[in-house]
Amino acid sequence: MRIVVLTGGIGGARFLLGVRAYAREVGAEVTAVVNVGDDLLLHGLKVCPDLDSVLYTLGGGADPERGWGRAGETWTVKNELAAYGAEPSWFGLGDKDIATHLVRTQMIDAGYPLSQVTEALAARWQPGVRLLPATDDRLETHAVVSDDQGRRAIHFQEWWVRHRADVPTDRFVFVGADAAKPAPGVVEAIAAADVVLIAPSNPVVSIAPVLAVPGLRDAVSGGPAPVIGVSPIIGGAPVRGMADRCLAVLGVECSAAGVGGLYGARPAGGLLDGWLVAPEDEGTVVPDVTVRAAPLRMTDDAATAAMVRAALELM
Ligand code: FO1
Repeated sequence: MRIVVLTGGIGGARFLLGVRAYAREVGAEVTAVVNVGDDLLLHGLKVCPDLDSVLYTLGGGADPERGWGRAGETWTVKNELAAYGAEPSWFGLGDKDIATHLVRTQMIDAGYPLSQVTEALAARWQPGVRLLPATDDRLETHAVVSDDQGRRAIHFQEWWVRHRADVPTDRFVFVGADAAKPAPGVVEAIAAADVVLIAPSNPVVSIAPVLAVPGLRDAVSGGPAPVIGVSPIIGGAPVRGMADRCLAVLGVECSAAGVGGLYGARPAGGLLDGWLVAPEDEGTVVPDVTVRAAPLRMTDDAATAAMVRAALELM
């Protein structure tokens, strides 16, 4: 069995722990297609938060409390940068994490595409799933905000980390998406998949940038494999993160029905064949989509693997 997972963010990385556990049980192959819209260039370093969250989480090196970055991290470089007054001061890179960005940046400067760099980094972390960036090309999520400096676009990380998503926001723009191509292997993996899972990631800033890569959305919505999504919203609130604020920008209700409706049904030009919601949201209706309820709290690998099993029962 071949499983493709569209994913981003910390929730997406944790979901992959369950997908990997399930895949090990049944002998399935997993390909994760990962958001790159959060990526940024910082102090000359290429930082890929979502790819790194998957590498560190599946490789056993993630900080369990923060969710992002490395366990047992130290902050000497961050503190030294602060002593110089170097900006941005609102985004911190840990010392161990910096090693990843140094290796990645060096390889990119030497001409390797992000997909090959990711493969090289994965040789250390052995995530047990094939990890593909949605694209090797530049694609950055920006938020169009209005504040005391007027109406302007800011990088997703500035919106998310500096402003905690709490600034009047008109919309999100996926800069570079129009010219981006799916990374090598992405469309092929989707075409060969037995099922495509949409992780319980933020639909607006984690999954939408993946689908914004031309050809990628069509490969999913027009492909042979059933597409099953897992709701990131339980009982009207995001499991983690600030999906509520992101959905508000789009005018979409923060509910399992709201996000299911945003993805839409495949027969109606949307994405979903099946939609897994939490027991709290039993009775959710998404027109033309099969909806089922199962526990969606990712408390450990076994609970998360059970979620995956429930999702696959919608096939
Ligand atoms: N999140 C924060 O809230 N503050 C930070 O200083 C911060 C630094 C950071 C560095 C590397 C990295 O991979 C992630 C980092 N994050 C930080 C998390 C990140 O902003 C977001 O959680 C993800 O981009 C959302 O998926």
